[in-house]
Amino acid sequence: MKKNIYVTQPSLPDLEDFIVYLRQIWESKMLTNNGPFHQQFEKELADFLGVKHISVFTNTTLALMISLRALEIKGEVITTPYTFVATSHALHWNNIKPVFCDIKYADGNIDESKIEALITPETSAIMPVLTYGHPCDFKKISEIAKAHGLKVIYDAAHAFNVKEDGASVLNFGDLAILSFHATKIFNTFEGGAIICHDQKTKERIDYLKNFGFKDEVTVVGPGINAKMNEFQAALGLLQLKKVNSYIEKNKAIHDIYENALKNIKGIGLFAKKQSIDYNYSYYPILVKDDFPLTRDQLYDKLKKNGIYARRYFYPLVTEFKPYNSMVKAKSDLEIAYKVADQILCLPIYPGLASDEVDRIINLIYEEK
Ligand code: T4K
Repeated sequence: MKKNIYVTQPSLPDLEDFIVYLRQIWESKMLTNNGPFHQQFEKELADFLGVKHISVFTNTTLALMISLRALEIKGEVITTPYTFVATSHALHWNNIKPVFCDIKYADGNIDESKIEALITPETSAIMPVLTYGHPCDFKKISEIAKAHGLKVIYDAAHAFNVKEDGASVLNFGDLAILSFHATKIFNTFEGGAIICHDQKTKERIDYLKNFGFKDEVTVVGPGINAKMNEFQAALGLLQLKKVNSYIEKNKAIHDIYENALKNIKGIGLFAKKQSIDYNYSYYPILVKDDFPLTRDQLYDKLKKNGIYARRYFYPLVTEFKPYNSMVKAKSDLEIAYKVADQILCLPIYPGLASDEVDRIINLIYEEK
């Protein structure tokens, strides 16, 4: 019997290597609260990514929530409905109204040409998503933000180590937020990080993730507990040594898919740019009207064959109860609805064997 294949599978270092770190934790009894691995991980991670200041978190959703607090964002924030629901939830938990902007068919990212029309006196920030790690139009978004006095926070959950012209895309905006969830190319079991540009902002973020404590007797704000623990940080240190090989393996799988699927009528692929170093953590395809099966029929067919592809991101966030009353007209989000109806993310992870990739491709080929 053929084994089931899921959209992803976490990559892990050798257990023996992790045990070395566990022994140190057992000996030191430092389990959390800015311990030695946490400190070392922040330093090594910043160097690895080519960013100045980074604060690591127990997960990304809390990092997103704190990023909004750190910049004192209020009122309305322009974002996209084509994302994991955590992006909007982070706004909701801060009593901020998400204002949903349409996306571009070319890359699934916010359509920067539609942002300005959504700005009101209540708007305080823009929160674009780097969907599947695709870079946004940073220049245009920054120009709009400057012209209207808005902050920019990038939900870069998918963009670990993505570079444009050799430089990290995580340096754009006021803040950028990464995810190290188990399903991401770089995982610390769960985890996340905020990238910022100066030490003062990092300090504020660090206080907020530790109940607001500046020192033993001073609380500077209504912080929460969002600290990364020593086990996560230790795993992160080991993963830093491996992640380039994970990305290489995913790129090899990406290339097999790309070559096989690029000329199939009715299958759309997001365009890749030469200037970008991608991390290849997702393999999204668009199942268009002229493919013999609908997206859901293909999804079901793969599932019946033990292939658990996923419809990231369907349904759109605006279809969920907390947000569905916030959409004036679905036609304003025409492209987002279209992409959500066509999207299918095929399995991609370093442990996926090439014959398994062929098995997936053959199931699609049978229909062409
Ligand atoms: N912003 C964006 C744009 C995001 O995409 C996300 C998260 C966030 C913010 C928030 O980040 P975190 O707070 O989570 O760090 C998954 C992930 O849970 C979520 O992190 C991710 N985006 C989202 C796109 O996907 P699910 O509900 O689809 O995951 P799940 O449990 O169905 O896992 C998918 C497959 O992966 C499973 O079928 C099997 C495999 N798997 C999963 C886990 C957790 C494993 O083999 N081992 C595992 O431990 O949400």
